[in-house]
Amino acid sequence: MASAPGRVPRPAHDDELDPPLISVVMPCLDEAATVAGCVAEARGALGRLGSRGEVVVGDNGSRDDSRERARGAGARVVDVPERGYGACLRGAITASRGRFVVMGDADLSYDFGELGVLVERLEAGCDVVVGNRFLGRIESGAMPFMHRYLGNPVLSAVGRLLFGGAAGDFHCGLRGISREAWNRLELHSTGMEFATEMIARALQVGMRVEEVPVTLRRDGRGHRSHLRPVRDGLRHLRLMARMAASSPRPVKVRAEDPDRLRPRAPGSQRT
Ligand SMILES: Nc1nc2c(ncn2[C@@H]2O[C@H](COP(=O)(O)OP(=O)(O)OP(=O)(O)O)[C@@H](O)[C@H]2O)c(=O)[nH]1
Ligand SMILES: [Mg+2]
Repeated sequence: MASAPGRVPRPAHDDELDPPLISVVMPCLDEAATVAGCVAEARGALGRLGSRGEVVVGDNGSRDDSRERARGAGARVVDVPERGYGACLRGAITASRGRFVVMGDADLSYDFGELGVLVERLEAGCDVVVGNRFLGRIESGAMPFMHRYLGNPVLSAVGRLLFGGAAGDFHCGLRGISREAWNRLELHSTGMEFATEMIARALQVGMRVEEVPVTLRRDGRGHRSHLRPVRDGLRHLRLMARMAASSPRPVKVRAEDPDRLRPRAPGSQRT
């Protein structure tokens, strides 16, 4: 259809000219009971922030009608064929376009109403911001006893020991990352250990990682968690061991060897 004289034709996708500031990204596998509620909650929070935003649901091969429900609630749905929490999030984040990405599970366990706090830290220059459920609030029955008092604290302590930083909840699913940091990090994990890899890699390359208190609710779905505590715990541990072993150690400069601190003259060799 020809446009009226003097009027600038609208592009097919306004997004291409004016990308969203915030992308809320959710990994989803068979979450028909809850995904629409999560999308609505995230859209409500974006509206309250008054920022241009999008909600992207990464669907990991759901056999229920998660996709249709997510779309119906106003999300853009991206199909991610490679299975696993990490693969699903990587696919969906890569397909999202915001300058800041906030991610959280599609099972209503996180309160997307809290996303403003994460965005505020990203806007303040933080590269990665991780929720901490222990500093926030854990609703009764929302986290199994062994995860709360053993698995999470121990694995997070190992993470701090190996990679530094102060993150107290390495496995929190509500977190944020700037697009710039995301593009630099190049994460590879496909499973739940993706959560650990993001924090560990960011610390290894010297990024600014902060945490904020968040709330964990009882999830709203009728089926079992996808998490398999022993298998997933071991995957976190194995990944941390591999990353710590392969990370370049900082070069120690001895006081009596000041020459190492001086810039090299072009063509000169250092022994
Ligand atoms: N574990 C897992 N989660 C997936 C996968 N693909 C997408 N997801 C989504 O990732 C999110 C996290 O999965 P959950 O089963 O809630 O795992 P969790 O939050 O670590 O464990 P709980 O605390 O027991 O809920 C949910 O939104 C899932 O739908 C997958 O292949 N495996
Ligand atoms: Mg969950």
